[in-house]
Amino acid sequence: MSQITIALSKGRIFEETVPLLQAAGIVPAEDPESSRKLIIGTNRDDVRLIIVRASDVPTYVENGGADLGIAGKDVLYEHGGVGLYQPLDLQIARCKMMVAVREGYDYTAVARPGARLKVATKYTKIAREHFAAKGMHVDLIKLYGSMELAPLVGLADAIVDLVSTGGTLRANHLVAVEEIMPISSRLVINQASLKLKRSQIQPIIDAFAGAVTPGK
Ligand code: PRT
Ligand code: MG
Repeated sequence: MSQITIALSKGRIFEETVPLLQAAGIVPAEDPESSRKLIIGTNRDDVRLIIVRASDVPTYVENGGADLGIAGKDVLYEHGGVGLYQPLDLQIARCKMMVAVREGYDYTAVARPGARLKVATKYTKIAREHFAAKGMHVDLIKLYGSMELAPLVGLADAIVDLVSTGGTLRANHLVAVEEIMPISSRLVINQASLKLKRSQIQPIIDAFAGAVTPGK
């Protein structure tokens, strides 16, 4: 039997993937939150996990560093998803991609065709397409984290970021003014792996599919 490698990120994706793995008869040998290992064995000799940054999952799977992976739609959209087979929405790590501004900022007054807006975000592709569809001109400021700070210090008029509880926006006196898209995580598979290791990969896909909680 060949080795199957699954790429996962720590934190919410790993936590919400454990029950799906369990449904496929896969139990991680260690908890990546406490272990510093980047390769984690499982109860199955033919299955191992690799722990990578969330935004690196598509790259590992696309290039064969992993056969399977789990990545947010935000990450897949920005990456382009080229060369990845995406059979399943796992309905985990759900949140929304939103436009947010400072409390009291009159977004409806500026959100019209021809208007110009300074937008800070990590998700430049999603933001560019969203505002282009509205006929707005945007000056995009690429950030790698803590987008919430940008409107508070005058770096941007608005941010495009993920929102789940809304707690981070509230704590920083920001309000969400527009939903761009709902986000959840998908199973992604290397296309060559699927062909070569189908007898091992298909049962994992089927077990995951059976364990998905729809629209949770
Ligand atoms: O953290 P790191 O820089 O390594 O990478 P990452 O942020 O891409 O990874 P991680 O593990 O934090 O997120 C992995 C995936 O989880 C993302 O790609 C999303 O698809 C999904 N997800 C679901 C979220 C959230 N919910 C979420 N709330 N990713 C990030 N957040 C952040 C958001 O950016 C904001 O800063 O949480 C903050 C808002 O949360 P609330 O609850 O205060 O609204
Ligand atoms: Mg994060």
